[in-house]
Amino acid sequence: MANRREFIKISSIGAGGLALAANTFSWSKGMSFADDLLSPDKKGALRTPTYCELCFWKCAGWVYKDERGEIKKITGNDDDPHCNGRFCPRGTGGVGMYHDKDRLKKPLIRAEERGKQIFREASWDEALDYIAEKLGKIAREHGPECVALFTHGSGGKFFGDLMKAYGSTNIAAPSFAQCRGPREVGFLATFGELVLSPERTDIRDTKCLVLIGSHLGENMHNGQVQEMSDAIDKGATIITVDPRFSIAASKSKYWMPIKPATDLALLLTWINLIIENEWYDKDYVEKYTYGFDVLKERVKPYTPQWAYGITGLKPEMIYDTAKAMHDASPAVIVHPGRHVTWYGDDTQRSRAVAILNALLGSWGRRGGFYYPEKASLPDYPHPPYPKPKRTWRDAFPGKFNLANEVLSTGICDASIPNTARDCTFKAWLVYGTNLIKTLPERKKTLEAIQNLELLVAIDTMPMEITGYADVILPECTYLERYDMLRTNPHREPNIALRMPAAKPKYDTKPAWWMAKKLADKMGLGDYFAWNDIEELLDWQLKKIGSSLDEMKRIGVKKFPRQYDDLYFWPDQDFIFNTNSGKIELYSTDLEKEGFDPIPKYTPHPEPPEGYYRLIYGRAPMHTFSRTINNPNLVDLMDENTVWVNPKVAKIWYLENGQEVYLQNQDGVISKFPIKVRVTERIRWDSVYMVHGFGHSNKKLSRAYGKGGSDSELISKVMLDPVMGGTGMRGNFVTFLTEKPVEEEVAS
Ligand SMILES: Nc1nc2c(c(=O)[nH]1)N[C@H]1C(S)=C(S)[C@@H](COP(=O)(O)OP(=O)(O)OC[C@H]3O[C@@H](n4cnc5c(=O)[nH]c(N)nc54)[C@H](O)[C@@H]3O)O[C@H]1N2
Ligand SMILES: Nc1nc2c(c(=O)[nH]1)N[C@H]1C(S)=C(S)[C@@H](COP(=O)(O)OP(=O)(O)OC[C@H]3O[C@@H](n4cnc5c(=O)[nH]c(N)nc54)[C@H](O)[C@@H]3O)O[C@H]1N2
Ligand code: SF4
Ligand SMILES: [Mo]
Repeated sequence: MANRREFIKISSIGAGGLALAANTFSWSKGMSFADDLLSPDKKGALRTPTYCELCFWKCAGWVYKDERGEIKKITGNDDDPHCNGRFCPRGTGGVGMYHDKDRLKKPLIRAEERGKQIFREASWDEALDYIAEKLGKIAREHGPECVALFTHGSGGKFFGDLMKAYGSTNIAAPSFAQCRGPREVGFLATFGELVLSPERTDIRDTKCLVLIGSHLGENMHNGQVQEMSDAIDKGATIITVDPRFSIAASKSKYWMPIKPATDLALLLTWINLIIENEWYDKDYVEKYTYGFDVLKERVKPYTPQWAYGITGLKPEMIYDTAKAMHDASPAVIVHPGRHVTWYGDDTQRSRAVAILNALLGSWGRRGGFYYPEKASLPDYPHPPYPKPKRTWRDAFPGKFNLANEVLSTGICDASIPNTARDCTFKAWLVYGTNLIKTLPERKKTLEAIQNLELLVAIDTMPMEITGYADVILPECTYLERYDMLRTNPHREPNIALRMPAAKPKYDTKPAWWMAKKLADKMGLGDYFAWNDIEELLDWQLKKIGSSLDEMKRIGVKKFPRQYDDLYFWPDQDFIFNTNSGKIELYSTDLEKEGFDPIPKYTPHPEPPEGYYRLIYGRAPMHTFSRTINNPNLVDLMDENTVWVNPKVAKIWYLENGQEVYLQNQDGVISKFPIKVRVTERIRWDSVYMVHGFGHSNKKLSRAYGKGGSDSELISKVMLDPVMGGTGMRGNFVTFLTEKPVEEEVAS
């Protein structure tokens, strides 16, 4: 069994990794990055509130300016529960986004075929007239339901409202079908509740945190990482299940280097052990759950010895970790993860995670999962939205009924003409999501795009997706604009304001302005009846006892909870929002849809000879593909590497720092070379890289051609039949040490 000493031995092999580990956590204990560029009290310093847009944790902070009004630094707002006054490296580096000279500067209209980066500059009026006219034509000829919005980011809300007014509810975020969809569906089926963002995990007070392919510390969701750091200081047991020795693994009592794609075997075995040894919370299970006896029977075959053969994890370690969860119960969290679209059985794996938590009695308990609360803001009055005649679901009759959000990849599929479907999408509005690098199966994405009558990209940077747009609308950065108030749920309801710290640079505009202007041009002005966003925000704030003036001063406002129900009371009666009114260990929803009501283990395909499973993840200083060109963050990490186990390196004669191309099982070859990092920190059957690198848009002067792109190698998807999530970890790669011939390379 691995112990702490062994971890140190392993991490000393990858010294870079260890340095990173130390940094990550010392940061969260208060050593703030790039501190005191300018003291807040310095004479003449001005500060305005914002919330960060570098990732979707949305930490609230202060933007400081110097005497000349130049933005100098961003720090966390002490009253903000998302960040507790501390920003992560990316958030601090947000200023780089504002200063980046590669930014989009003017509206652009395509002058040549899609994919070629040839555009002409246009005025805002001309660009918006072009879009309004096209959308009008599509509504008349095909119906407004043939238009979809893809969105990931704050300003998407305004385009969402525009879509609803226009008559389409096809509003998709890749953060569902490519990210957290399966866990939301799995937890909803079990507890009748979503996990939400920030996650409702009570890590602050936990005694045992189990991370399954959730690499907190590299996955730098601020408040969550801080709470994990505090929990470690208070002696919590961390159990990390990851084929890679992640930063979280380096902080763990147990690192379980699982064979990828076998997590469900481990989870079912833990469930069996916890039931067999009577380590479950008996009163809780009896009072709150449904289907225990069937579960008990069904998991009997899943023994540690059986799991050893599948997962490669020693039976004693499986036993000891199950016992550790029991010892901490109910202050234990088997973390639901966030990016969970892996192997196509992801809803079932998330169900197993939910069931394990239920048995341990951690849902609704201190140190487990709390009940969050959200401040609710009234909607500005508007006419009722028209009822659409069709939705994306009509393209998939009888399928994905448990998906509680729109499927981005579903819309993409339904944009490719197919005689079996009567619904084909004709236009996409794409706000703040780089679909080319974000959606798997790039060939399909490109085919769908080539069939569209209109593609509008609303972005701040020239990216892969903007290259395919007919019209590009340049948004100003979050530092130059207002957005809606942040109202995410937390332990205490709270709101945060984002206001401009500077005037928009170049000829850029905020999303609210673009959507309102477009609405006017499309005859939908009544849906945006406010004159400007300050009026809208002030109206909303006054309805809940605040004002825009107050929020400009304080940035974050907390409200008391309506009820004292953060956790269940002892013996509290509770009706869960499920068919049985109980926590469903046996899911009646899944049963109704024809799926296994209790998760089952099924094996997944293995890599062919000479190929390795491609796995990917995050680096603390970057967010997806969006920060790679940021002048401040590029200094911290300017390219990714492919992690290769020394055994594999030996077979292929690979050396540290050597450049290779990767080729996948479908013959797709990476466009750019990537450097090899030989390290014990990855299993021999897999290779690993950080997602987001390998940009192919030449207008990104710092990011172009730097590192490799996992996205282009994910040409195969393992579809989740329950909710349509796209499992992306069933792709296998091999090494090419010579530069390949041009035609074979990924587009
Ligand atoms: N291969 C692979 N694919 C993945 C993942 C992976 O790990 N590997 N991860 C998946 C996950 S978990 C997620 S959540 C998704 C995320 O996928 P995306 O949301 O697409 O994330 P990014 O790639 O960062 O793309 C963000 C786009 O928003 C633009 N942008 C940034 N700020 C602003 C702004 O203020 N306004 C506007 N209008 N645009 C802005 C950026 O320039 C960029 O073009 O990707 C998923 N896809
Ligand atoms: N710095 C930074 N932080 C971020 C983001 C970012 O872009 N940058 N993005 C945010 C977003 S939207 C999301 S969704 C989250 C994503 O963060 P996570 O939910 O933590 O998900 P991934 O990044 O996909 O996690 C990758 C980990 O899974 C491991 N892994 C791969 N295959 C397997 C397997 O079969 N089994 C197990 N057990 N583990 C496996 C990898 O080795 C790696 O350590 O991060 C968030 N935080
Ligand atoms: S975690 Fe970092 S990047 Fe994400 S919102 Fe917070 S400060 Fe910004
Ligand atoms: Mo995500």
